[in-house]
Amino acid sequence: MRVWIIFLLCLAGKALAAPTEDQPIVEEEPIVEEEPIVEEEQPIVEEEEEPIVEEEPIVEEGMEVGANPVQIETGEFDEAIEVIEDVVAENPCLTHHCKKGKVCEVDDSNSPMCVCQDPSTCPTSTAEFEHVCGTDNKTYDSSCHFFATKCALEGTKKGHKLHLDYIGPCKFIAPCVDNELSEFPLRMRDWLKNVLVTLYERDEDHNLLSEKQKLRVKKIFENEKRLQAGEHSLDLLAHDFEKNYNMYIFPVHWQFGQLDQHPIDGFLSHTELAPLRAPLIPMEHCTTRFFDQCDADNDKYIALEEWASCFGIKEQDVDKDLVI
Ligand SMILES: *[C@@H]1O[C@H](CO)[C@@H](O)[C@H](O)[C@H]1NC(C)=O
Ligand SMILES: [Ca+2]
Ligand SMILES: [Ca+2]
Repeated sequence: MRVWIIFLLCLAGKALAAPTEDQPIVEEEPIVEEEPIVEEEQPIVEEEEEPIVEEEPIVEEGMEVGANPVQIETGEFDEAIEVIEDVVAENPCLTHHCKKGKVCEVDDSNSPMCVCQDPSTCPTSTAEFEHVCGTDNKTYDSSCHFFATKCALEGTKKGHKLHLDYIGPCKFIAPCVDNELSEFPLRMRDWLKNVLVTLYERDEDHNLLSEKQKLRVKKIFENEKRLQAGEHSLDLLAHDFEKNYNMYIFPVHWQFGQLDQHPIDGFLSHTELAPLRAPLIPMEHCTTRFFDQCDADNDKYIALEEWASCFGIKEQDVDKDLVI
């Protein structure tokens, strides 16, 4: 049930690793699993022993030089539940999950409950890349600090409106002008296509795509040999989209499916969109405006139809079955 999203941030020169847990959002009620989830390869963000991630792109084994891989799990910004581990055996908190911003405590009757985390108990982080910017345009030391703060505001209007906006300290983001906005989907579509092609190329040992998905991507992969991945002029991208429109239909659907997880309902909430938006905003200043206008009916959710349309996919080509 764990779905990993591998994003290749080919759009910009900076990469950022944000490994986390991908788990269903569960509000308060305890989930007792048969065994505590222990991540071996990807440490949980809030853990003490979090490895220091450098600002340079992480070069994975088998990754071509120049590629800019960023691994993001759907859980990073979705306020998903966390595994709280405790050294004390028999501690009911051992198997009790709390969502981000909360920690487990036992009450008088030794029952576990989730309470807001005191931000001062978050691991101190001085590194800039660990800072996050909230939609209140305030810089938080880390996502832990952010979610702890958000938790304290739970139930208030302010808390409801507060989201993690992007990774890194708040900064001035130049307004996105109309012609830049129209260029954004060109690059984004190309990027999505490249992400899939790269997944396909690496899939032998990873099993990241299902057989059905592989078949679809195989076509794109073969086509892609003609248009080499990398920097393309916007004219070329626009031309390619016209000429090879069919190659873009699946990547756009695929990305939607990767994000639509909590819950899987054909709509993307702000929270579900965050794993894609948050690393992108500091590098692509049209990100916010792009996704805002994607929500054509302004209901705060991006439906599959809205998503497809803002990537230029025609209405008749929107196919729920392509979203797996
Ligand atoms: C957000 O904060 C940054 C840095 O403090 C500032 O430069 C920027 O203008 C602010 N943005 C808005 C929209 O207020
Ligand atoms: Ca959803
Ligand atoms: Ca909408």
